[in-house]
Amino acid sequence: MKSSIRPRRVRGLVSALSAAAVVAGAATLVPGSAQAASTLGAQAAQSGRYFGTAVAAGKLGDSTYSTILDREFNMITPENEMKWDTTEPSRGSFNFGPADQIVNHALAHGQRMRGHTLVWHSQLPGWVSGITDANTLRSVMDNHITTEMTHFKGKIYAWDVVNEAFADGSTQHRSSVFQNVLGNGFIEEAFRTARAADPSAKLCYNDYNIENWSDAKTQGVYAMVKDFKSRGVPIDCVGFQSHFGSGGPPASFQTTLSNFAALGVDVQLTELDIAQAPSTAYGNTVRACVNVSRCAGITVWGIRDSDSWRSGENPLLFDANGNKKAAYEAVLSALGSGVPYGGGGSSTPTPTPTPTPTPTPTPPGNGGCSVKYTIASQWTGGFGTNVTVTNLGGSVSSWTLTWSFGAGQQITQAWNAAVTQSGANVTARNVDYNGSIPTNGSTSFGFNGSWNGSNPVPSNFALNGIACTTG
Ligand code: 9MR
Repeated sequence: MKSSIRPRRVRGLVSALSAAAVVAGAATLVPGSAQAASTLGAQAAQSGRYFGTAVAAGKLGDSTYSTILDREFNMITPENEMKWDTTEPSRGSFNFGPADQIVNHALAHGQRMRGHTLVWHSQLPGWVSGITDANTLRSVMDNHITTEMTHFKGKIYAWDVVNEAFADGSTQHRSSVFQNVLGNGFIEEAFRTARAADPSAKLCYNDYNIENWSDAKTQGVYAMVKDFKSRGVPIDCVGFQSHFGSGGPPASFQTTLSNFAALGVDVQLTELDIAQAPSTAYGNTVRACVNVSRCAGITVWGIRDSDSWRSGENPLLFDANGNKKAAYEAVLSALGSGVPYGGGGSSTPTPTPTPTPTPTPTPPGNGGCSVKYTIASQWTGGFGTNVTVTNLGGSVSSWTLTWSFGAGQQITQAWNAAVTQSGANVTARNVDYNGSIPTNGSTSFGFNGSWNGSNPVPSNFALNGIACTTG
């Protein structure tokens, strides 16, 4: 079947990508608190996240494939087996055999499942796309959601309830039988029906080319999620497919993830693959997720390059022989950085917050420090900042950077530092993996905040009590 994803006009290929303790509990260790793990799943679990892959039922008998699957991955998305053309090829006649095969494999190997996907314009049988009567289509859609979710009830961590409903490069929905016959409300209808069918599953909206914060499509999906949250329409997560060109994610990807998370949903990378799999591009992608506390996990869209839908692009973490590629090591290492997963909800364990130890300040010596404060992105009401601190004095083994905001700015989320704010005064402390800064060495952290009126750069930074220059 023809792919629904088109190469990105500007960046090369497309951009675009969720987990409950239904099947197996996620570990909730904090980065740095345990030894680096040697598999993707175990390494992700150290921060309470999962690492998954798309799986094809027909390949489970290939021992190279299933050995890697069971060693490395603790979340599985069926690549095609839960789609409408397979599960309900004719009205009222359901076939869950291929998907059951995958779910049974996951149950036997302690892996959790993402359900993909209930309502999608593609891989949709002709008997559905030909419906022109709204009452008929509504009842067909609701019955499909209810029957499929009921069959797998209790076994699915998160469902992609609606997939790819927005038009490319637009804030509006794409044309589809659901949109054209039921109107804008079909997405809400699908989510309400899904919640009733399996209240323990997380409910996601999933799409591609929504990774760049300034893209119209991203803004369209953001507005929908914001509206759903404000009206109590059930939605728990947004899947960013993350099909990237060789340049990797857009620079604003982490900002996009943070902004969606700030609406009160989990974010997940659901179908990650990157043309030619450059290590840097994979590392950047994984860091964007692990720096956002509500980024619940990452799924790559296949195991070996030879399993990928992007034939000839070698976009995955294992080569055709099942050997680890350089990108694998980059992902493993990036998974070990970042903040613990901080999602909530009935079906996901909330990691126990680890208290940040109050470091004993070590004066950096007379050389002082310098701070580079960069507002990386700013939008109405919000901004994202990167801060690099350079220690010009003696080496320190732990640090505290303080400053005050001049115009009422408020920090909403930080990464690579533990940040607290009292009124205008901000205190940022190292986390356990970045406390040491040698003489003339630097460390960086970042945060998102809110602003109103103006957003001046602070000027009174101090490192362990010693004033810093800014610039
Ligand atoms: O990887 C899937 C491929 O085997 C199918 O032929 C294709 C059919 O559209 O779907 C692929 O998976 C898609 C996913 O379900 C939704 N997002 C885009 C993925 C790549 O096309």
